[in-house]
Amino acid sequence: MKKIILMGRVASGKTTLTQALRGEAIHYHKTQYIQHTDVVIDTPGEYAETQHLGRALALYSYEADVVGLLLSATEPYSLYPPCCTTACNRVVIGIVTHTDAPDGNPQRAENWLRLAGCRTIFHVNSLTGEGVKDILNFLREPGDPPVE
Ligand SMILES: Nc1nc2c(ncn2[C@@H]2O[C@H](COP(=O)(O)OP(=O)(O)OP(=O)(O)O)[C@@H](O)[C@H]2O)c(=O)[nH]1
Ligand SMILES: [Mg+2]
Repeated sequence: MKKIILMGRVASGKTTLTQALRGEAIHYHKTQYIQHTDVVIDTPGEYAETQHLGRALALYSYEADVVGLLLSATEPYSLYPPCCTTACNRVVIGIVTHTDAPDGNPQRAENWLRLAGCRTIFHVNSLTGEGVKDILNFLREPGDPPVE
């Protein structure tokens, strides 16, 4: 599998998506430091929200094949400046989370991710697992077992 690093604001759903991608039971766990596992690198939201901590994200992106920018459908604004993906020499995908939220706007979140420069966008509900297989299939490499 290609390795993905997940970035996004606090509570955008990085850890929940990490658990869903890894087939683990979903449980709340506040991320306090970068969690590097076989296929997923989970990062604290504070790193994306704080300029000087953001440098750690830039360095850690080199440990991954794919950068996943998360944006919750409920977020009232986007953290990502237009075309910010060009600063990175990895494939950058957009992931809209909380697609099940009644007060969310997944299309608006997708538009913001496209503005940031993401050409591939996934929509997920990490609690039910909806959309998670699509990301796993995207990360699949030749020879990897099929995603069930
Ligand atoms: N309804 C719904 N809730 C979600 C979804 N993804 C995450 N959550 C909830 O959102 C809350 C925050 O999720 P986390 O995965 O901890 O968020 P995070 O981005 O890892 O947050 P930090 O570790 O603080 O940066 C938790 O209560 C999750 O259960 C989703 O797709 N749908
Ligand atoms: Mg987390």
